[in-house]
Amino acid sequence: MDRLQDTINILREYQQEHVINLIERLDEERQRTLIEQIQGIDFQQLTEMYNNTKRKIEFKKSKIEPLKYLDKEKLTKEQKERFDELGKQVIQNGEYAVVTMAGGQGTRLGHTGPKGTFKLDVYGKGKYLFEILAENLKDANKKYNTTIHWYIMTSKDNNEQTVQFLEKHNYFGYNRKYVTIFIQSELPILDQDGKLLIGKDYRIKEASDGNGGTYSSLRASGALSEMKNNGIKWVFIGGVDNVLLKMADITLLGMAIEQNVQIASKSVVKANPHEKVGVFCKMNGHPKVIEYAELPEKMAEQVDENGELKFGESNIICHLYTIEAIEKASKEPLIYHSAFKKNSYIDENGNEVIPEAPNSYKFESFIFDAFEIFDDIGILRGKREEDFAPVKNAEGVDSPRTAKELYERFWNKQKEESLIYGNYDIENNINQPFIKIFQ
Ligand code: UD2
Repeated sequence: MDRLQDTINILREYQQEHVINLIERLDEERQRTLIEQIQGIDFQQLTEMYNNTKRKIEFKKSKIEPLKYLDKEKLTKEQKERFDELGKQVIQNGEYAVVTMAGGQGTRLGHTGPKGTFKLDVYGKGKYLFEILAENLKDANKKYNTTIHWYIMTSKDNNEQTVQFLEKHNYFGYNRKYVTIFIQSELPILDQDGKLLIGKDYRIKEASDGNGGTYSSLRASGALSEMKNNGIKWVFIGGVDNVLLKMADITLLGMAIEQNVQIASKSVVKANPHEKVGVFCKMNGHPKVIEYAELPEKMAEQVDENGELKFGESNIICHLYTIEAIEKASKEPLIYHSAFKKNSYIDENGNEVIPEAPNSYKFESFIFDAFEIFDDIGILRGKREEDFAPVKNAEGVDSPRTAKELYERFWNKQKEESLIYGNYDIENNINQPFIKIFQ
């Protein structure tokens, strides 16, 4: 009884009386589950996050300047070869691991199911996003004669479907021993008055805590200590929805080693001032990415003396870390951003309400907010047509259509650029390593 009373006291203290009414109506089993869940919520933190939703993100008092970068296209032959050699060594020595962040909801795409299970209709039979990522890593394994350990982060919401899907497709031929799936943590959703929402399962509604949750979830799941035990020195963290993602970019790796930075990221030139991408910058002397939803209009449109966007280096979720940087980031609390979204809930009469318009706050931390903990990060500017083809929206920009176009153009160009011996089967084996006649 005192656990029940203690829970009721907490709910009363944080003005969540509607949940008390619910608890008193539930059967023993459901009551216990709900009390368990409530005991695990940090209401102090939740109150702070709710209060922050009322505060506007201000950069006025901050000194913001562009962040230096190296343009891959402008590297000298010696530089490129030096970086590639350094990067190749790390991967061949088995000191490299890759994390795919696949816990997002992918609501904008309108695809039911985890985003990695979306099939892009490329080359006739099509390829799933997870399949494209698996092929990218298998290519690297072949090239560098190793097997890179692939960590996949899911959310509580999509974990089961993700595991079933990958098992069903036999991990697209990726060696199962080198795949670890781990689940990120969640945070409660709050309505506009700061009240918890109750879900159809009579539990408090929660959602994944943003891709910034990767660091703490790598630690909590034991993946971080496994990486350390396996002698991993560098960890690449990428998204699930960029069909041109290079998860083993030896040039990026070599640049980071030569620049002696703890973190390096890839950028592409921003397509236009309002493209939905974060932009790299230096804020009060520290590296930072300002997300598109928080970028002040003036700053988005600022141009430099050559008429280029002053903040035009876009984040494409290609982040490379030393294992020490991951360790450090996993111990630092990141700020929480809020997004006002539509979330269904059960009302006090037990009826499900499906809102027409956004009605509640989801709280997310962003993976790049950890950059501020470091004095510097390296940026390698890539090329959009080689490095960035996101699948975000059902139609228009960053849609399956634009991704298909970029994907096929990239791989057709690869094919033209090298002479192929043997019967090359573009339908089923696009990533078959090309036998380059001319380096
Ligand atoms: C992301 C970047 C944005 C830009 C854009 C380009 C962040 C915070 N923003 O914006 O700067 O690079 O992509 O496409 O990275 N994810 C999780 N768990 C979560 C939330 C997201 O794993 O709780 C994953 C998600 O599966 C995806 C990646 O993080 O792989 C990006 O998430 P998103 O699609 O919600 O981010 P977006 O497109 O708003």
